[in-house]
Amino acid sequence: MAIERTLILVKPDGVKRGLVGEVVARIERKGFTLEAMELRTLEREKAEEHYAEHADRPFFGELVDFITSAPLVAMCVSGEGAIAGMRTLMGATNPLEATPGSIRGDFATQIGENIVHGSDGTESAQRELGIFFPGRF
Ligand SMILES: Nc1nc2c(ncn2[C@@H]2O[C@H](COP(=O)(O)OP(=O)(O)OP(=O)(O)O)[C@@H](O)[C@H]2O)c(=O)[nH]1
Ligand SMILES: [Mg+2]
Repeated sequence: MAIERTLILVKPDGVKRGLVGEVVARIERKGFTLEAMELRTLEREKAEEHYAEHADRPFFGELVDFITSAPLVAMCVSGEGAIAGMRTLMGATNPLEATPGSIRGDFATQIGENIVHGSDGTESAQRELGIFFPGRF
């Protein structure tokens, strides 16, 4: 398994609920490396680019409204198998189906407010890191 980089977000719900430390602690405890971390409110344009694959879904407007509504924490996380590894730490998209012990399984009930985002493959990781940390990774 290769060393990978992935974009992780603590979404506005996670920041509001004071879960940044909890998420970072789990990433560090697992053995992944934090390469960059920034608290920011996302511009609408960047949010639409980030979620471009969902542009035709009925919940797209809601998704963009939510992700731009308040500050989020963006991170570049690296490590052996970090892309799939972080998806496992996060748990299933629907928190009611996420395994207890995962971030979503432990802290969320609603699909629209599921605390974290993690890139789902090498191409999306590259693309998304370019949106949040242009020219850096
Ligand atoms: N309101 C609403 N939000 C949804 C629904 N499906 C997905 N989402 C949101 O859209 C985000 C992106 O969806 P996906 O990319 O399919 O799910 P994911 O890869 O597990 O989640 P991300 O890591 O956030 O990309 C999810 O994390 C949810 O917050 C839905 O049916 N309704
Ligand atoms: Mg996704």
